[in-house]
Amino acid sequence: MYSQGLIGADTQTDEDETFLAAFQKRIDAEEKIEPNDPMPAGYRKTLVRQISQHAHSEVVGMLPEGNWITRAPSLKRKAALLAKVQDEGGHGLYLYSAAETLGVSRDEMNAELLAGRAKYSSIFNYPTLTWADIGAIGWLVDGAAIMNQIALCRCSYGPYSRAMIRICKEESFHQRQGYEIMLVLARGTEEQKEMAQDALNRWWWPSLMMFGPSDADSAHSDQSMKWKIKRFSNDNLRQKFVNATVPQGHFLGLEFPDPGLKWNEEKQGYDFGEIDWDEFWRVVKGDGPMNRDRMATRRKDWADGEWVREAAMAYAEKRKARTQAAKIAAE
Ligand code: FAQ
Repeated sequence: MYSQGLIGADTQTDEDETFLAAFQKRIDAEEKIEPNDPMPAGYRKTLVRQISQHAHSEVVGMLPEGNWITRAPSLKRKAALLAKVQDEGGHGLYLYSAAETLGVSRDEMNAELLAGRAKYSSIFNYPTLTWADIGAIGWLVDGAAIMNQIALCRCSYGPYSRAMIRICKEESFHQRQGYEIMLVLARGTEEQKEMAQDALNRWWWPSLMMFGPSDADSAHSDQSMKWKIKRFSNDNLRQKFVNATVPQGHFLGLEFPDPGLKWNEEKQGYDFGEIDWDEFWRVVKGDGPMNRDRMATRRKDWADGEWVREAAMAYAEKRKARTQAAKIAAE
């Protein structure tokens, strides 16, 4: 995917058994791996893949919510939504910076996204049809993101784990803001309660899909867990999310769109129905309800922003020349 030149010229090969064993020993001892440390090519590649996909998800994730900024029902809601969307853009920037420490440029990552070769989370390919969807995204999508990201705060790669600590703090505000929107709607008029229920009906299953394929079908989980990039498997995190979220939904007085959902005393968790994996893979492969729209928007935004990038570069060059001239004059 990314040019080999950029992905770690100093990376050790994965065939060097002594090196791999020494590296694994550092991981097992819970040492953080830092950008200049030697690392297996596969470790670097996995991180670039995951962190860049994560960054793209944050940036594309601004679109479904951005759709409601001008239509938020009050000034308070508008201000909160604006701040939230801005936070997501910031998360994208921390994550692109973390990926850059692995030797891949942000321009290169962006080019992969715009060419349709890089992935981003399936969840952002669903439309936001009503205001209640903004509540459901905060409650469910940010809730799922936090469940996954709390574990990533302990990722073995230093820059990614540190970025995640800051991101998680902001995501927990987002989750509460979403749940509060749902609470107000669920306690409102009959029509508002119906809106909240409809949003839960449409966002529940896609939120469960965010955790990725089941463990049996997850290509990367075993190695990523061995390297402590991931701390828990996809199914494990999905189960934790269901256990935490179902009582919150019941408190709202809403029903989950899953007849198979029931408390299992023995496992001390909820059983739930089968995820529609065909739908999941269709969306991941580009055929979800909003994939084409999202990519078209990103491409247009990138083209529209060209003059800003050119102006910033011209200003930076001018400043550099001025500083150099002042330095020469002072000598
Ligand atoms: N969507 O072997 P695994 C957010 C792909 S941030 C699309 O299990 P892995 C904030 C996967 O890439 C949400 N593709 O892969 C927000 C791989 O394909 P590849 C994003 C998916 O990496 C809130 C293939 O399937 N969070 O929401 C998905 O071990 C509100 C095989 O899968 C992160 O990215 C999916 N759902 O585990 C913003 C967290 N799932 O690369 C705005 C970091 C899997 O071989 C508003 N990422 N695939 O071509 C991770 O933790 C992991 O990458 C997983 C997948 C768990 C997503």
